[in-house]
Amino acid sequence: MTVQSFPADAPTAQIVAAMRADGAAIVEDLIDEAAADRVMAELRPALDRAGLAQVSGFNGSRTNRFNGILREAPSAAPLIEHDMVVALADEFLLPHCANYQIGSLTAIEIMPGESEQALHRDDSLYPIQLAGVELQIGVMWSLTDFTAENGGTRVVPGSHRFLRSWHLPDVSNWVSSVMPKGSALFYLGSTWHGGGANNSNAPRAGLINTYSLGWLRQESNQYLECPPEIAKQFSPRLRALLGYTTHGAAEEDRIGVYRGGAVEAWMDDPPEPAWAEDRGQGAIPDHVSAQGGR
Ligand SMILES: O=C(O)CCC(=O)C(=O)O
Repeated sequence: MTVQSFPADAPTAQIVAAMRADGAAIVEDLIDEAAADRVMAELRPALDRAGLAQVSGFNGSRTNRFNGILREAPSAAPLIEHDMVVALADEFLLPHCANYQIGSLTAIEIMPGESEQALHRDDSLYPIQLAGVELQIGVMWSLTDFTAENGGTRVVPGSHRFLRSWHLPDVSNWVSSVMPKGSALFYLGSTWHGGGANNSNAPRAGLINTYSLGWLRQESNQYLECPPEIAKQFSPRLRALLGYTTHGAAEEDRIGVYRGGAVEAWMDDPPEPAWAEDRGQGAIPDHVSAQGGR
């Protein structure tokens, strides 16, 4: 078994079907190598400076990690708000929220000699499991080639169907994500996965981004990782994904409301209504306004 791979021009429906069947799918060469190299070059100083600050049993002892992605690497913006990412997040998350958000943005560089990361599911952050509801999806962009030898992300195909419990399910049937630089591994929040051991003599680098239902707390605080003075340079869509928008259409159903003053003071072009209208969330739905609210 492998993680199914698709070319960048494959219909979204095929990728969705593979993700529903296996919990994960790879889209190869979604960005060109030069774009991946640019992101990596921008992240390099931060990885060298702060990469080992997050060393732990789970994160590894020879793995550089960094989270302030958009502060250091504005070239990562097109990856984070990529149309394919949005299309797949729409498919899996939009049925369960008014809009979704970035959960975390993490550069991960597994250095030679690192051992396997424990297999895990990302949605265990949240103490709920609702049948048929995915709480989040993840996207691992390969910023170097990913191979079985260098620690390409390990995935347990079909594990999104394992019931969540205190007992570790059988996750021995993992496979390595093998993909060229510039590809993306898409996986569900319920899919068991983890970094691989790097038995090669070169680093394996990736950018792993998660997207969660808009009514959940974000895993990483994006307002601190990407404060307004930095966020304002990005598109309305990306700012909304970072959390600079509200969740919900009707006034009384909104959360994430900002009542501290004009957003325009630091953003010329606030995310609403641009993104909201884009998502069909621009207007109060008829059934809500007809009832005068909730
Ligand atoms: O580096 C990888 O391939 C996966 C990392 C991961 O899943 C995590 O740190 O949560």
